[in-house]
Amino acid sequence: MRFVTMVRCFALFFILVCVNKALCLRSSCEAQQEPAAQQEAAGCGCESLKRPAAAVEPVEGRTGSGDPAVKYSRDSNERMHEAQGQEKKLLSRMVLISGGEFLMGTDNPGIPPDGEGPQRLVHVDSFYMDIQEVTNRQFQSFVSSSGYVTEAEKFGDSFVYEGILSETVKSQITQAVAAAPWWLPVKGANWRHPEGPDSNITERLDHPVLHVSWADAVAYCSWANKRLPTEAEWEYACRAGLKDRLYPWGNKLTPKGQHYANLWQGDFPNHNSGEDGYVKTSPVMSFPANGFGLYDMVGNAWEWTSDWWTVHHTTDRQHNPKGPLSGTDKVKKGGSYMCHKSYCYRYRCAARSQNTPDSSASNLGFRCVSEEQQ
Ligand SMILES: *[C@@H]1O[C@H](CO)[C@@H](O)[C@H](O)[C@H]1NC(C)=O
Ligand SMILES: [Ca+2]
Ligand SMILES: [Ca+2]
Repeated sequence: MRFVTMVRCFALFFILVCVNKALCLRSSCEAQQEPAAQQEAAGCGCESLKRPAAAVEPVEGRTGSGDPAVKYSRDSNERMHEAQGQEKKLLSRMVLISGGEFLMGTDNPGIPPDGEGPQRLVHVDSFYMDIQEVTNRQFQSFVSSSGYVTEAEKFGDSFVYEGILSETVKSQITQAVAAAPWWLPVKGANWRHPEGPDSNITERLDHPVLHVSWADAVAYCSWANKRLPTEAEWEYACRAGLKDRLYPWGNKLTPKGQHYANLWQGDFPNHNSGEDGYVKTSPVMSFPANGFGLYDMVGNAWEWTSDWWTVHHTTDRQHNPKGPLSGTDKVKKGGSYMCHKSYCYRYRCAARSQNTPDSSASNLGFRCVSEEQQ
């Protein structure tokens, strides 16, 4: 048993090192490369879900100088004001997050290469935050009133964890992600069809919407007169006033034996026991809220933030930091139902991961914030 685990760890480590090397050859990640990649750095492999450059079909408005999300949101806002009062938006309830100072990041990083540290003093102003991840029902209301088409729908595929795919769908797939073979690009997978064409969301309308790219998330939030949270806002909200704690509720993963988040129990990636009640996503708000009244801040679906990714942070005191001015990846927070300590110890407030903005996957969603109650 122990030997098998060691072999698996070694194999993963080896694959990870190779993939890191290969990616660094053609990108600017030298600066981010860590001398000693750890086994945990493989994570759930979600950060390797990049669309291969050769396979990317040009999508109108996607490339070039214009930012499709900003352009889209402007159009949508105009439409929305014209149609004011006609459409009943199904928006999430929000809570006021009173601004203040907090310690962001950690000096005891669970996954050092992710840039979880150093711990630093950050001030954020007050804002309102959705108490829940955006659901399929809410996203559907956005799509039916705006006609929005997601990036996964335009691309024609999205990444799905193989453990939740039907045999029919699986048998049609040949390409896989080298670093994380449990991720498969599935034709026809998108928010309406989370596990491909033979799946639907009819019985999951109150689950988090999945397979949304960063631009899709921005478009939704704009439609709702909201925006994505910065990483600092998200982490401040996650911590809910607790200092130096791992999780939104404290340091114990399962206080009194109770599950506080939809995560993975069992042997990743082969067996999910579903001890917390769910092997896939759960309806939002199925687990206890944190001290600020926010649900599923860790677990269920990963959540996009507005920040570009970097692993280098200043220790100077920051006021409403917004991350780097540019980058190749966006920061996502909170981990998902696929996170297990052995592979993806990222269901902590300080934990973070990244994806290219056009990525979409079966464990990635979002929630919005705003300056005013919507
Ligand atoms: C949606 O999926 C369910 C199984 O989860 C199936 O019973 C149902 O027929 C599907 N509905 C449609 C419209 O495809
Ligand atoms: Ca679970
Ligand atoms: Ca979440």
